Amino acid sequence: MFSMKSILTVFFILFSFESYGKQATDWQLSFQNPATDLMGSVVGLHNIILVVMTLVTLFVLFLLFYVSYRFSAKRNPIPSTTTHNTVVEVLWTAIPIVILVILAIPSFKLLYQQEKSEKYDMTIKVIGHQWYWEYEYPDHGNFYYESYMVQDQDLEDGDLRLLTVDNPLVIPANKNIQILITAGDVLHSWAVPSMGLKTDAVPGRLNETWVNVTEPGVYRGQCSEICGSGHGFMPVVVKVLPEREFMAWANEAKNNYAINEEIENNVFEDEIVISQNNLLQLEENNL
Ligand SMILES: [Cu+2]
Repeated sequence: MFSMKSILTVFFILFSFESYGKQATDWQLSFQNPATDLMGSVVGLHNIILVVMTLVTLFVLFLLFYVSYRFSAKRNPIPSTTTHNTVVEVLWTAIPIVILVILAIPSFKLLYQQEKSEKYDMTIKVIGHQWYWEYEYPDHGNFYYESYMVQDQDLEDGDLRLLTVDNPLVIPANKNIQILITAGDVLHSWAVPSMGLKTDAVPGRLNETWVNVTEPGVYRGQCSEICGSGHGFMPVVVKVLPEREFMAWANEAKNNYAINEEIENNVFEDEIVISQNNLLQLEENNL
């Protein structure tokens, strides 16, 4: 037989936050370890609501059992013909409303806080594609790069299957980072559960959220809006670095991933020149 102690041990392993890392884990129940203060508050609110919900459900269950027992045909052969009781009806309408309003206040407050912060240290743009993410850094030289999942055969030791990418999003720790999210083709959703982030990436729309991660590390999530056959193969990996290291990375990335506005512009100008020449030639030919 299982001893009480072993049952309790399993219970605590399953339910304690500390046993979870910065990604989903096997046999995980409940949330990942919160990586931001805001996610901490979300988990806190969830815990309160869970208690309220459980109490309400148990109370209703008790009432059901009670009436089945107390008013069964055996114990109550002649049923009452009462159809209305104003006091009871007002109560069972008013009490749930009061409970919902009390829960709505902290809930709306959190929703509001999740959408915007008062000031931002930097901005990042996330663009969803079938089936990869693209990250843009407008404040650090306006470079961008693409983030593809690493295929099973290319995984190295210690890499997580379906949760590893070639180029993760890199952000500094302890900074307010504005995240603008959109999509290039169909609906996607950029989600990192431990940061409390899940924002739809909608083509033609710019959605906004923000994050401030306290602890450097690698955090993982997945696309959370079904977007086609590659939906399960476009994970989100966010590497959080101390500010110094982030600046060094950004300087290097600027060159490595250079969009090279100059090159782009030059190509563009060349094309204009070429088309202008073509036009001239056409005009000459016509004449
Ligand atoms: Cu997607």
